[in-house]
Amino acid sequence: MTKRVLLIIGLYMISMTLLATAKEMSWNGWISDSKCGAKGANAEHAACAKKCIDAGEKPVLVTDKDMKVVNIANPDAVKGHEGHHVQVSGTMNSDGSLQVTKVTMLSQKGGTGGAMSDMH
Ligand SMILES: [Cu+2]
Repeated sequence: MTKRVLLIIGLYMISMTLLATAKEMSWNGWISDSKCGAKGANAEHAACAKKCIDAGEKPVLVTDKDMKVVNIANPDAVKGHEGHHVQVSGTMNSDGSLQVTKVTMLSQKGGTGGAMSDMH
């Protein structure tokens, strides 16, 4: 009986931990590609990113905070945003890739703050 209770408590704690890691977060950064990586964190790279992705490279997010290159688990979610400065919402998978749920356009000038650009 006691064992069973402990097992249930154990399972409960594991599921809580899993829920905690699947928490939705958001990151600001540039959509680049897996070949160009952090070098593609600017608006000038848009055409190159499209070309690289058409050639079979994967789209990635380069974060503003630390220029980290993050793989995207569902590339379709960022399609059309190559070379765009965006805020991406989603969850981090256990393999370190990002499951994107939402993409919001940010100022295409980069840096922090700034008004939303009407350039698209
Ligand atoms: Cu490229």
